[in-house]
Amino acid sequence: MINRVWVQTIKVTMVACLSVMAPQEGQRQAAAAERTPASPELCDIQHGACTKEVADVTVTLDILPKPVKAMKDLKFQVTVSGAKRLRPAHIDLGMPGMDMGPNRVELRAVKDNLYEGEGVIVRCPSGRRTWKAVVVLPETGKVEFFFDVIS
Ligand SMILES: [Cu+2]
Repeated sequence: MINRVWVQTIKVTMVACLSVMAPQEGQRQAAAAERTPASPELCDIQHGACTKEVADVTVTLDILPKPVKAMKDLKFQVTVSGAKRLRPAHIDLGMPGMDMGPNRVELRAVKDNLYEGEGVIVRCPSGRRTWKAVVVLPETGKVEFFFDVIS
């Protein structure tokens, strides 16, 4: 009798685990699919730059050095193609769905269409690693990039 109850408990536990794991697996696959260039929602900043279009302007964000780690001095490079010379642009760093306080990277023009600034991505106490960089281009608009850092 005790054994039967025990087996039943294990079965219930396994079903519960599977039902929890299944959506996570789905999310992981969805996240992987989103990394394709067609829909770079979660961009793989660890292995290259991230590109998005806004108002016929192509905005590329790269963060160096790689791997991109929290609590390190980072260089943010923004390339803007098809836009006129910009007034001072900046990047607002934050985490999706979490207030991490203000964290702004001021960008300066290095050469035509290339802007650079320095900043630090802090370590999140929650352990989450997904960050959002909002590139703010005064004449053009805002472009949001999502990526994972190594904490
Ligand atoms: Cu956080």
